[in-house]
Amino acid sequence: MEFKPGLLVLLSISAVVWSVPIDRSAANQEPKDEPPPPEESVDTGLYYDRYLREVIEVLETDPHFREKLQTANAEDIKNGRLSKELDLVGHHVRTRLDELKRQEVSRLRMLLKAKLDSLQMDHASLLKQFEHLDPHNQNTFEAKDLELLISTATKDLENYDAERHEEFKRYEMLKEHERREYLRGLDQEKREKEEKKMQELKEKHRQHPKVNAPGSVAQLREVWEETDGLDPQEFNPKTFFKLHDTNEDGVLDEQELEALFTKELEKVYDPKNEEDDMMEMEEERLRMREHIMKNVDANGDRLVSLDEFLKSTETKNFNSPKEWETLDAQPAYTEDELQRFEAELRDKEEELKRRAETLRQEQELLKERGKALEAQRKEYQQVITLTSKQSRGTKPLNVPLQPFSLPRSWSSSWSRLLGLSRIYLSWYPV
Ligand SMILES: [Ca+2]
Ligand SMILES: [Ca+2]
Repeated sequence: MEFKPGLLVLLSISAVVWSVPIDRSAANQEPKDEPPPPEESVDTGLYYDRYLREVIEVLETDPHFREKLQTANAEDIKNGRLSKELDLVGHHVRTRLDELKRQEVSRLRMLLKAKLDSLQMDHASLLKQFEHLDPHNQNTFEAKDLELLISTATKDLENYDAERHEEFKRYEMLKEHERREYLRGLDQEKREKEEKKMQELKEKHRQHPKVNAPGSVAQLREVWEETDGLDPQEFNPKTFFKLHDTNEDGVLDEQELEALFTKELEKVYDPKNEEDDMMEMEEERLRMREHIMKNVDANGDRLVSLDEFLKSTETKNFNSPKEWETLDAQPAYTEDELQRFEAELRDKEEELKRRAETLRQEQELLKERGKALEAQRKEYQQVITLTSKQSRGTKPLNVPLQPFSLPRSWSSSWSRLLGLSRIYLSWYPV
């Protein structure tokens, strides 16, 4: 059976299970008839993850579309032929999809409004939020929506790894920046002591058993023996593949592959050790998965088929791979990159300070205005008291018109007041 690029990426999203170490007693049994274990969904990390899943779930309820999904190939998806099948799905499915789209549009609207309120957003990034659906039609879900959803998700998932690497690099730079700042704040004696301690921890982290190259025979055999509890003499790639295709969809997806590395990662990272950083462990896991995909995933659909897997076992990389270099072998960034990152941090700090200063000034201004208003209120009070006293005399019109010197901006209040005092006077018979 051949598996289809792009589409399977999408489908596997809805049917992915996080691989768990296989039960030793179950490993020797024939494929079981019992229902598959409850599936635990893995977040794709896309900001429209929920919409994507719901659309796939709804489409899968339509027997015609479900069948088309299973027989479509990469070309059908790319040229939009699959999306055209949407015209043939049942009415209630379309209604449900329309509803999903309206919900998504309204969710995005709220999200954008919140973002626009909190910070300035440029036009380009604003439009980017709508790439996975057709924003010109906000009420119904059409073939174009499905096409956009598939192409955007595929593209975004491809960029996702690159973004994770970038995020990791920034994390490491921030860690180093904070380390340097901390050391700078110490006196020489203490600093030297701390530096020595840090160096020792670094060395301690580097002391670990040899890590097998991901996807090599040595690595897979170790999983076979220690995780699956099987006889090393009976190692069989085909059985191995079937055992670790935990959701039984005939391919190893990213999560199923990553679960294979746990044994290797445990050699280097222990959450109980101060010197082992679990963020680094996740970066290492990602690098391992990318390494396998690069060597094994021949058609580039981010899935390893049985065919691809078996072919990889015939290569030199499989039997005598290059030694795997763990993350600690080379720094995640250059000194130049760190300098730029620190300059960026300083700029951000400056910007925050500027904002805080603007807020402080605005607060001052408000306080001043409050005081001026209070003074104004008191003066009105005085005028009213004065006019009420004079109104009891015989010549009401002799009310001093300018008992106080008032700022120009108050003149309108003043004339209103004057009007008021006239009304007030008219209530009192002269
Ligand atoms: Ca699978
Ligand atoms: Ca593949």
